[in-house]
Amino acid sequence: LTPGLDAPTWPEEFAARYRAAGYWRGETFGGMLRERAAAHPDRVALVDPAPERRTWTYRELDRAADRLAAGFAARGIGRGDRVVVQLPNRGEFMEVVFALFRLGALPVYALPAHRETEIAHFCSFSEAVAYVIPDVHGGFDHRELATTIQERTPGLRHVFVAGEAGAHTPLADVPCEPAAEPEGPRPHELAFLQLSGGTTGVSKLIPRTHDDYLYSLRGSNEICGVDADTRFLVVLPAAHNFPMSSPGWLGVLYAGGTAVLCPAPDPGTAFPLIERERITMTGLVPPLALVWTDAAPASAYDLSSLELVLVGGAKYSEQAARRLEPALGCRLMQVFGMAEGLVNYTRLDDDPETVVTTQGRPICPDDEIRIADDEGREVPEGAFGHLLTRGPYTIRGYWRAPDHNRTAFTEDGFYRTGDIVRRTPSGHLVVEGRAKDQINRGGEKVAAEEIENIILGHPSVHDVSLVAVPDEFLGERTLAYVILREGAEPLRPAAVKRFVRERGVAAYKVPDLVEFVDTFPQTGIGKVSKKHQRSTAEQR
Ligand code: J2J
Repeated sequence: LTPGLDAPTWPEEFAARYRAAGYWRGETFGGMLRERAAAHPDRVALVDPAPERRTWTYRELDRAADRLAAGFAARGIGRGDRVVVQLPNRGEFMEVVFALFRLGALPVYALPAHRETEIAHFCSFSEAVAYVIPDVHGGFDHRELATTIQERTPGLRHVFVAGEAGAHTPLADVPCEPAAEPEGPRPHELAFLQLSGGTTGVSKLIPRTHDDYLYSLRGSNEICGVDADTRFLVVLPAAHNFPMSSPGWLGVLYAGGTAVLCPAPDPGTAFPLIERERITMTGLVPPLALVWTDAAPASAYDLSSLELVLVGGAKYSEQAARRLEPALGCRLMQVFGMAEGLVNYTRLDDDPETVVTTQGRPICPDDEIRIADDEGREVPEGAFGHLLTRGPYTIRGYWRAPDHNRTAFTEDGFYRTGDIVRRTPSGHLVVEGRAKDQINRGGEKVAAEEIENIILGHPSVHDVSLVAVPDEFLGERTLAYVILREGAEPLRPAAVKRFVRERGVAAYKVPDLVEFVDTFPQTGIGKVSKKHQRSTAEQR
């Protein structure tokens, strides 16, 4: 562990190589915004269209970050402190994270869907000093949740609310005139903690540095053709790695373009915004891409400004991919990425077949790709295997997770992605499946173990196994196979779902289906055979 980073980092020889190659340029997020604001102060950086259209020029965003940083500092928040940020796609999100970047405090990115179980874990595990929330979002009162979290987490000193604060501190009261420039972070230090999709009982935190993440933005911008004229619609939750960095709103701000925050992802909300804001680029998960593809031909809105739509986060079927370009009248790019690092894109000059049949190739020539069999031996070129990777923007370990890191990374620093892929002769990757115990619900990741642990807490439950079942729309849905305790009262599926919901987890993690069984199929050595369970579910 490197002191101050609380995670393994790149060995010096790699760091030196990445600097020499020009990947790591010694920039920071705070510095980047300052430079952009100096270079083109009056260009619009951000548009928050709802409920009343608000805009931030680069100068205004820079100034807002300075004033908010000063206010946070006055409340004792400083370099290295963790702050859990759970904000929807609103301008305050960017103000807050740039203020924290400037101080060298670390945002911990929670999703708006997260509830008590997840937030309590993020706050206590990261030893957060503050938690930033909206007042009410999607009908859910985050202030009440924050009160509960504060009771459970004594170290959490502040709750800041964007909107009506109730018992907490209004975010609007925080900004003040900065007395002096904060010392700020160094480029090789952490910028934030991103969330992992997870395969274990609790989410792991992903330590990303300024240097490495800024490289992934620059590389993504180049591949996607992002420049100062790009108008990017942030449709997915802004805290997720995909809409943040592939190329995402951070990439667009890096390039001096405009990020427009979409309050909801449905065509009814997004299409009028595309017309009004002359959107040129966006990123979608496959189920949303399907909905947009179906809705576009009959839509009365002018979508002709759209040049490029990125689709990723889960496998995009070839059939669906073929339909996107004609329906939306723009280019398609597939993206296969992960918050831990590695991002693959199809390229603008790839032939159309490659774009619809592969998930792209890595950003960087120094992204090392290993495709290995179960024993760790490299498979013959073109064969399926486990994807392992190492490179200038892929982490070398999770934050404060030494035990997990021993299995999630190889001795020589490759990250075991848990994805099963093959490589085409052109170097593009095709995602064939997954070895990790995770369900990909249309891009939203569910760690089976996390939900199994919750269901095991039910007094009537003897054992449980959560598996994926194929779903036409989401790609996969969750099915919980449950064995009841002997003599226990029979349960209804709805009671199991309610039990999970009442534990306070994101709604997308509540099992879609519950089935009661007497036994689980076993593997040769007596473990539950999820493979067998998946195929039984599929056949039915
Ligand atoms: C199949 N599986 C995919 C794809 C991700 C860009 C895009 C996506 C993410 C993301 C991201 C897939 N086809 N096109 O961070 O910057 C599955 C894989 C992968 C996991 C990572 C980005 N694109 N996946 O989805 O951290 O299983 O990041 O390992 O949420 O999603 O999930 P996550």
